[in-house]
Amino acid sequence: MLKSSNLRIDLDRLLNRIETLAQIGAIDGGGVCRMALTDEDRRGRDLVVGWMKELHLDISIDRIGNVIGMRAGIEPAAPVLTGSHIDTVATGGRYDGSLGVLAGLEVIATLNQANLTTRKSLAVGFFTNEEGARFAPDMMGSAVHQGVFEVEDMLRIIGIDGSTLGEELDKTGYAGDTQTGAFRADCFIELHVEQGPVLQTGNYEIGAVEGVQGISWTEYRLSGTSNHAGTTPMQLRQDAGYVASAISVEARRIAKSMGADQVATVGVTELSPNLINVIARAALVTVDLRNTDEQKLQQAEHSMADFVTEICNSEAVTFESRTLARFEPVEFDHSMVKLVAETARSLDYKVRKMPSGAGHDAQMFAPNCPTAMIFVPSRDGISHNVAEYTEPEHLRAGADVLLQVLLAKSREG
Ligand code: HGY
Ligand code: MN
Ligand code: MN
Repeated sequence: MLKSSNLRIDLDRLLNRIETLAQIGAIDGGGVCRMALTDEDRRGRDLVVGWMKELHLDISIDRIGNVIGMRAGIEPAAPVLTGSHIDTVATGGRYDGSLGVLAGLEVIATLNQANLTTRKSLAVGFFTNEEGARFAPDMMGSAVHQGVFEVEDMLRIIGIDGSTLGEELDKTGYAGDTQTGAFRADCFIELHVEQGPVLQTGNYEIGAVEGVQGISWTEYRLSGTSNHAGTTPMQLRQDAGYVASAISVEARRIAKSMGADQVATVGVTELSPNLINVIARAALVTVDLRNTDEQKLQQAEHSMADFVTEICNSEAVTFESRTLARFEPVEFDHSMVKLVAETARSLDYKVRKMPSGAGHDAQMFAPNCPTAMIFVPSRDGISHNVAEYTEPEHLRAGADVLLQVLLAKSREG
């Protein structure tokens, strides 16, 4: 029998699954739209659960729709867990999230083929609503899975389309009965595309991810007064549209003035009535602030909040703000990060340690069990874009590193 250290994944089988899943919610340009708990998400779930059954995994579905496929080990200890998400943003790529789930299934298929039983159980999961683009906050399913949020609170969340999360979950048929918040993994390891330019720029094949930066999402609802674009003197305007634009400019100024890891994004600006010759009565603006340093992230948040108060006062516009997501920076387990780096080197891959700019399900596991992530390069650093792409050889690299890390962790102890 092949020594487990010489086991390798079957790249064609992995590519085939990535391609097949990408057909569900496929959009022009090779991308995918499978927003959380839509019918596309349901169809993607059905496909992946079907593959889990083919691989003889024991499947459990919890009350917020997280799905875990378990492969029994010799010992009934807590499982070594891998996985990610299969929901996407509306203009998503085919690798964001899906790679981590499908590479996990590829590891299982490889072990089944080798007839290899691990000491500890192995499990592969996909978590509900990682993106948070339809229902904020993001990483919702894994946060509920690990007890960060109460499932009842999340089931009541209203989406950007006015739908209620619990109702949409029911419609998918994935409102399971497994209780949430109690699952403890032996460890958690997630493979994910980098979604940034660092690995490609340095010609690295693998990223050993040391942690995830802090995330702050705020929604501002601005109220002014509609009036005629031609007849209303500038000093008499209560222009919600102007304030919305000013917030966007200020977000950029804050990030530039702070420099280093600070980033700021105004991804949503909706004006009402949104007509060429009407001063905007109302505006909806979202601000996404991130930093690897918690104090600096708070500094950015305070600057933004102070600015909004000041400009609304000076423009006689009122506002309501709501925090949609707030996660502090997370550090991964040093020994796990070291294992990822050493495993990559043992397979002759060029690896570097690095932080994650994007949020991930792994960050919800980090407080509860040894956790780390494996990154593979994103071509030109593109993601949350239909042009998202990762070379097959890099997919192979990531999946083989995942295989060997899971083997190492499941025979330990
Ligand atoms: O927003 C994020 O970082 C992740 O894609 N949910
Ligand atoms: Mn992702
Ligand atoms: Mn994403």
